[in-house]
Amino acid sequence: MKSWKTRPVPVLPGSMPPLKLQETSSGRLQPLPADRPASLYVCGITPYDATHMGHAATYVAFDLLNRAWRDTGVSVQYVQNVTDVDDPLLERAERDGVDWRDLAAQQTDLFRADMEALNVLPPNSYIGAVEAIEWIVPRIEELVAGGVAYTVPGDDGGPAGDVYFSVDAALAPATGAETASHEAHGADGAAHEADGDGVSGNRVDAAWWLGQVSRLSTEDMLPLFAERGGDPDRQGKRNPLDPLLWRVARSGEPSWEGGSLGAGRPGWHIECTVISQRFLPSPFTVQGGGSDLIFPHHEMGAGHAYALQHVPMAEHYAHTGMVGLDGEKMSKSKGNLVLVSRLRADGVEPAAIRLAILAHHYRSDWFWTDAVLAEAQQRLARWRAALSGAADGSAASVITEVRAALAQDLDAPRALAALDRWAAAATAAAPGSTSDAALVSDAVEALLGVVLEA
Ligand code: 5CA
Ligand code: ZN
Repeated sequence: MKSWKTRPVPVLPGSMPPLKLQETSSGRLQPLPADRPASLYVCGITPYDATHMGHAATYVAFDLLNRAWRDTGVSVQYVQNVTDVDDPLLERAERDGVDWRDLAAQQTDLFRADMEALNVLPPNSYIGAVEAIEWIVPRIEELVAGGVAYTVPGDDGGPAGDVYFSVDAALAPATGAETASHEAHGADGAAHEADGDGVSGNRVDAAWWLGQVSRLSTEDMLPLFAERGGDPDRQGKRNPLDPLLWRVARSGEPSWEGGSLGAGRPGWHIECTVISQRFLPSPFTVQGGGSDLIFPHHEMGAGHAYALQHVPMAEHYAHTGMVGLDGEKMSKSKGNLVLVSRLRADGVEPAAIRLAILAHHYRSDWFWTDAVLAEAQQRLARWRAALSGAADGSAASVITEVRAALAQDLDAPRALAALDRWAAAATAAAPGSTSDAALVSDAVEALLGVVLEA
């Protein structure tokens, strides 16, 4: 799929110190490698109700990472998907009486336009689930052949032939457990080597890997699984937590050729596993998304990846907090949405939307309010005014401060505070240094993605 256009990123003198980013499963800050190319996969939208402020905040957060990484001097290979066929999309198209393909295409276009307006750097590969089906089918066939996936008989819940991933069989001895038991690392890399969870002697206990990303107990997983697209009660499953890999064709639903699986369409988690494995190294550096994806999506995706390649899917899992509105998480299902496109249509400048997002640390949960936007608009105006009065020699130190803040777990609020102090001093110093103004303007754009000068 085509992605979107980007403004050229200004080149700054000097560079960012090595980055540290919180790793979800360990809950600790971890250094990111600075001596080799980086690879990033961020879970993309399911194209309806796009782009709400929660989506925007998540993609702006990983855009900060992308920009910071580039500023350290490493190249970044960035992949994002579009879940352009899945139950919620089909249900929405049905509800609204539109063709699901038209809905997906129109919403993906809107998303691209919003990302471009928000100055989010585009992924190198932007891949739809539909275009990935031909790569997904053979991978599911491999899982079936390896004994880690199975079909369920038909029942009231559906016809025979749906294929599930066995969380218990995954990594059992016949499917690479010997490698796994020697390496004893989880889906999130070697960080937990010492834990030895579930590993006894030369054998890996059933489902020892489950929880390596989310660190949840099986008890806590079950309600989340049901809430987030899983079907714990489907008859014929070996374990209620087994996720769907292939849904055989039903009348009235779209389906594609599935080789030995029969016609159907893929489950959700395998989509991101296969796309990431096709376009990025295994393991790749960072898997990103909102915290609502930690379980089951990233947990199960990691399990699929390990079962396929016997190495972790990603070295590092990173998750953004949830943006809410009126006391609740902003979500399509609740309908409490603030859309980027609506704000833009109302004349709100995208740079202000971006600054409103950056005023919150990417890992915190926060609420969108009119006051948040108003404050961002005032900040933008103050910074712009300050450009004409930049104190001589003031750029280098504020850029160092911004870089130091971002290198420490993408601390954008701290970066904004540094720029606020610079702006307060600069305005007082008017008339100012044009070279310092140009440097600060370039740094704000290169590192924060906020365009101060047209
Ligand atoms: N297509 C899948 C990922 S493969 C999906 O979750 N799509 S989505 O449209 O529901 O969400 C797109 C991205 O926005 C995901 O990374 C999700 O975690 C994030 N997201 C959704 N709602 C919020 C929210 N309220 N706050 C922050 N991030 C959110
Ligand atoms: Zn995903």
